[in-house]
This record gives sequence, C-alpha cells and structure tokens, in this order.
Amino acid sequence: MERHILHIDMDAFFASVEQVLNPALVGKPLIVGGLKSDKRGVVSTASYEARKYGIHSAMPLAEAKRRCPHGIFIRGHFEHYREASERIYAILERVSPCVEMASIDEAYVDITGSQRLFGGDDAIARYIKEAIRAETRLPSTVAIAPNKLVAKIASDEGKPDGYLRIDTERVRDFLRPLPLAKLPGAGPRTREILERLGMMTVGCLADVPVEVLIQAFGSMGYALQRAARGESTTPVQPCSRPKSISRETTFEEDLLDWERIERIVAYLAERCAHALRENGMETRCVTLKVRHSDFSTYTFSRTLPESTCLERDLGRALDELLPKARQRRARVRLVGVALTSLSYDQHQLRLFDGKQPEKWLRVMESVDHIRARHGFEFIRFGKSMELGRHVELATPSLSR
Ligand code: TTP
Ligand code: MG
Repeated sequence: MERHILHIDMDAFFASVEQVLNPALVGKPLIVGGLKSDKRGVVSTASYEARKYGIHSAMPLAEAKRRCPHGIFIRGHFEHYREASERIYAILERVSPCVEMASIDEAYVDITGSQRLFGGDDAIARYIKEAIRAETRLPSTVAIAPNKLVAKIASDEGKPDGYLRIDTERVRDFLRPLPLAKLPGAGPRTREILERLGMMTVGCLADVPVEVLIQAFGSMGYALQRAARGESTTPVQPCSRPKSISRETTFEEDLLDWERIERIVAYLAERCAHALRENGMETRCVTLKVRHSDFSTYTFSRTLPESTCLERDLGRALDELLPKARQRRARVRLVGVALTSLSYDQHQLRLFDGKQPEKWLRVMESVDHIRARHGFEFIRFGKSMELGRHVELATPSLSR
C-alpha cells in the first residue's frame, strides 16, 4: 500500500527559540553556541539573517565573528529547546501515533492512517504548522512524500517556513535536478567518484546503467541508484516514551515482617531507577503500593523537589512513605514501586550549561555499565543488599 510520510524540521531551531524568548532578537543576525568573548567553541546554529554572512552550524565561533562582527552571539538555553521539542512531539502525536523524533528538531510521522480524519495531506500539514505556530510561536517546514527519504529531501528544499508535497508520480522529476549533495548517503567521497564519472545531479545517478555504479561501488551501487530514484521502504519507527515505570512483586506467602518487606521495596526501587536510566529519563513522583491478604490495596505517593534517576532519592521518598504503609497491621500480599511524572533527563542540559553532572550520577553510570556486563545482581545497595546476593521473588522477571 502506498504510504504518506510527513517530515518536519524546525527552522533555525535554537535561534528561533531564542527569538521567542527575547523578541528583540527577531530579524537580527543571531549566532547560538557561544559568546563573542569565548575563545573556543563552534556555532550550534545561526538565524537566517546570520546565514547571509555564510555562517552555519559547526563553524568555529572565531570564524563566525570574523564574518559577522556585529552579530549577536549567545550561548543558548538547552532546557528551552528540549521543552519546545517535547511540545512539538505532543502536537505531532495528535495527528498519528506513529511519530519518530529523528533529532531534537525533526520528526517523521506516518500519516497514512490519518488521511480521512484530517481531510488529506494538505490539511494535515496545515494543521501541524499552525498548531506549532500557535502553541510555540516557532516556524517549521513540512514535507509529505511516499517515503522518509523523499520527505526529508523535500523538507530541506521547502525551507524556511514552507510546505512541499511530493506525490509518487512526481518523485523522479522532483529529485532529478537536485545536486548530488542533497542525497543522503552520497557523502563527499562518493560524490567525488560520481563527479569524476561525469554525474553532477541526482537525475544522472538515477538514469545511468546500474553496471556503471556496481563497478565503482560494488553492491552499494544498487542502493545508490535506488535512493536517486526516490525508492525507500524504511518504516517510521515510533519512539516509545513510557508514561510510568513500575516494578512490583507478589510474595510466595503473605508477609508481616516489615523488615523484609522494606528490603524488597528497596530492591524494587533499584530496579525502577535502573529502568529509568536505561530510558534516559527522570521521575518526579514516587508511589508505593501495598496490597494486603484481603486484596485491599493502598498507594502512597510523594512528589520530589527535583527530578531524579537515582535510587538514593527514591529511597528517601520511600523512607517517608513506608511508615504510613506500616500503620495498617495486616499481612502484605504484594508490594510495588511506581514512578510517574517522567521526563527526559536533564543531565545533558547540565553538561550544556558547563556544569559537572553530580558525583552520584557518574557513580550510577558506572554501576549500570558493570551491570550491563555482569547482570543486575552484581551490584546492589543498602537495604536491598540485606536480601542476600540472590533475590528470589515470585515474579520471575524480577528475580533475574
Ligand atoms: P538543524 O535542523 O540541522 O538546523 P536548524 O534547525 O538550526 O536550521 P534549519 O532551518 O536549516 O533546519 O539542527 C537543529 C538544531 O540542532 C540547531 O538549531 C542547533 C543544533 N545543532 C547543533 O548544535 N550543531 C550542529 O552541527 C547542527 C547541525 C545542529
Ligand atoms: Mg532544523
């Protein structure tokens, strides 16, 4: 079946966010990545006004300063970029569940199944662009094509603040005049060889007898020609973003021994924290769940002062919740720990701000590293350690 794939890429993303934060920057040559006084560093991005001076991402700041001495140079605010990105993701999810964030400012959406609901490609593109504009005030470029490859090339052609739709029958004509550099997969080395063979455009590559390409690139030649013809079947891979992370276990027999129950809770918290970090996430809400023999179930929650992915912080919250749970003097059948209010971890942001990630975070990263090689049980902490080296729970997946 023919697919409808949408690609969206925000225009001059970091610079545009900065212009929303400070409207005095609108229309100015703005360079995000470092101050004028910074000795080292590179440009993250430049506003379209600054691009007129030839400034682009990854250019050394010193060179950017030379080209545009009156430019406005700022270091940037990564937390705002992250937040804008999450809001864009939420808007895209309203259109289709099949959203793949390819980077902080670009995404693929498979809108094949959304056609009827929204009234077709053009209506979907308009809805997305307008919703993003209304809710974040940011400009974006959208393209819709039969596959990811063509959609990505098209959104690049449509910049800035554009919309392009390339229907199946137009794909070849759309690609034909483009320079080879526009084709993802045709890197500088590949282009050099192609140019030596007299091929300057995507169209040449599409039309040349494939044997010529096989001779130059081996079996890669087929893939190159397929790309030049706009043929691709790579599916949109939606990123799974858990809304909560929980671990719970039912005991072999109902327990009254709270010392043991607390150790198991500590163990479950460790498993949760580990899962959090595996997903690159942090939590702000810890819930303890207790089910008694009569199946009555109680939950106790605590909101944390700051997001965290460390068992130390989960442990502190649970230490406050456990006494409440203990007040009910009935046998316990099941305990669980659940983490909600999840967000992507801020650790990267701290690095971006030039701050060191805190010591515990580095420790836990090493711990996870060791666990990846030797298994979760290899390293454990505090109360959970008192359970013994090998934890046997009725829940098999938690006993490994
Ligand atoms: P891009 O989408 O590549 O660039 P852009 O959004 O700034 O501009 P365009 O209108 O051409 O899409 O990258 C998104 C953001 O990622 C960009 O705003 C800053 C950041 N980035 C870097 O920090 N370093 C880089 O080398 C690149 C390419 C991007
Ligand atoms: Mg962009």
